[in-house]
Amino acid sequence: MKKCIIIGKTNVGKTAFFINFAEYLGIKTFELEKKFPDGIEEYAKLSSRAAFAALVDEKYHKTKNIQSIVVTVPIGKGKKKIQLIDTAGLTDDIHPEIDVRKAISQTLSIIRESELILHILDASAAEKKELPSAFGMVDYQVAQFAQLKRGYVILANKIDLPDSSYGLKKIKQEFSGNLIIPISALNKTGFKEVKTFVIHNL
Ligand SMILES: Nc1nc2c(ncn2[C@@H]2O[C@H](COP(=O)(O)OP(=O)(O)O)[C@@H](O)[C@H]2O)c(=O)[nH]1
Ligand SMILES: [Mg+2]
Repeated sequence: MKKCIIIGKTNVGKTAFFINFAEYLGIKTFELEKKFPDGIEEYAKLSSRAAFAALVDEKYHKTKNIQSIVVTVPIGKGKKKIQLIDTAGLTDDIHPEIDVRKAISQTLSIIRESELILHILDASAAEKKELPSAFGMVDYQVAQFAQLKRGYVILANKIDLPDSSYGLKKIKQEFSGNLIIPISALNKTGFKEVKTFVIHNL
């Protein structure tokens, strides 16, 4: 089964996108597989609303593990299953907490195995250099590395927020040459375009 990984800095909206995009693709009950950096695996079955409440947070580094769900997308006259993977947020600096560092290295190893890479940036935070959610060095590094893959796209998230139009312009300047889709993970804006991208790159 092909892997579609969601990556980006902490708090950009990876988990919100993961849940709402899976729901958009028709998932009603989340059969979530969690893999922790120490190798432990956990399974959970919950509604999308419960998943959102439990997993999305304004706190930084809420997600310290890989969590995935199997979704089905239409291909021609048939269907194909893919594994949608939510990951721990990346940081520009070496993070002081060992749990966060382990989770980041787990994320980086899965990037290599993934056919599709959805790289999320927070368009509303592009100006806020002091916040972990503003794009930074690690985003340029990821783009350099991941753009070698056919299935690489940048999702400029939080376009529902007032500051995002400037941020989107900045992202287009800084990451020119890459495909950039503006989205709102919260309002499910731009999801049709993301779905089309996924289908074309399977
Ligand atoms: N306004 C707005 N807020 C969002 C959007 N996506 C995520 N958020 C908020 O950003 C915060 C971090 O989201 P989360 O998905 O946990 O980020 P992650 O650390 O990248 O997984 C939460 O408070 C979300 O409600 C969006 O499209 N618009
Ligand atoms: Mg998260």
